[in-house]
Amino acid sequence: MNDLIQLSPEVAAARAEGRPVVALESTIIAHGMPWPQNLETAREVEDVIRAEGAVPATIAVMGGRVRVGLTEDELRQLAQAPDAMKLSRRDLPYAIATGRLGATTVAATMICAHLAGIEVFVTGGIGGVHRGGHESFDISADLQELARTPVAVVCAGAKSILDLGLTLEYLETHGVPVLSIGQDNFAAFFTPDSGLKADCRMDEARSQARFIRAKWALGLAGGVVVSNPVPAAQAMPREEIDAITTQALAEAAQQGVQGKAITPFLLARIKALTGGRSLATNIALVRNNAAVGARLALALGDERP
Ligand code: PSU
Ligand code: MN
Repeated sequence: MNDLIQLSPEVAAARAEGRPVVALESTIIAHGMPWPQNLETAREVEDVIRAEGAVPATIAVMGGRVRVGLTEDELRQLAQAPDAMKLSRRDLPYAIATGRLGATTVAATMICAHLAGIEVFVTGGIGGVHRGGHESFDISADLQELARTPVAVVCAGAKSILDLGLTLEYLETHGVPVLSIGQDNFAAFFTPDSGLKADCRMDEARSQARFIRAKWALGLAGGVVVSNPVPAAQAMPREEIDAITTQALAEAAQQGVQGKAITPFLLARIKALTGGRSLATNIALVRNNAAVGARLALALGDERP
């Protein structure tokens, strides 16, 4: 394996024994959630994966290497770091070369997971085409990564701060399939239903695994989105989240927030404007995705080519 990649002992043992491993990102820890809920969630999500019989591998860049699987102390360091970089594909070499602490986004986590031979990755919501993206060109690098890197990404859809219709169009253009669990429609992060159809509904891990194996057996490059809606009991009402998102977007525009700062800004503002309820929803949906991701990793092991 590439010597810039360092597996934790737990992950190395799982890989050696052929046990299922599930990758987790770290931007959600460093930039997506506030302290201390970020650390609590990171730990809980790892435990959900272990309870399902798989091994969690939280990914970050530390000390000039990609770290796959973090210790408790390292998770804490990331959760409290005031200056962790937010790393997408373009930023990975910088963090490696300078030794800076870096949290990986969906795009960067997919790259590192693939380098480490991990096929399944769990996150909250993928990035996508931002509203007004036809003018700002703000399209998350997550989408291009899904087009090229063979990792299945379990998420609660794309964040509702985005233009979800354009996001699905972009994924279609680049040949990225969107599987949906429990419903026909694509999930919308804080709410279960985006009102937009996913490509196909596939509730069972076994069917998802067969789909993914078929894609890769055909030599089709890239990943698969597995959209898992937030459970209704923990979801935010759609009208409420829509109104609050509109307000947060207006504030971002007023304050000139741009580029990679936008997503963390909006998540923090939405949390404040919902009195913390959006954070509870965010935590619930990530945990829910972790269970689905672990079952998918087990099923992919059974369908091994
Ligand atoms: N999902 C969450 N919280 C987050 C993110 C996803 O529940 O903070 C992060 C992911 O790392 C994703 C990133 O890759 O937001 C998208 O950022 P951008 O829009 O700048 O590409
Ligand atoms: Mn962006």
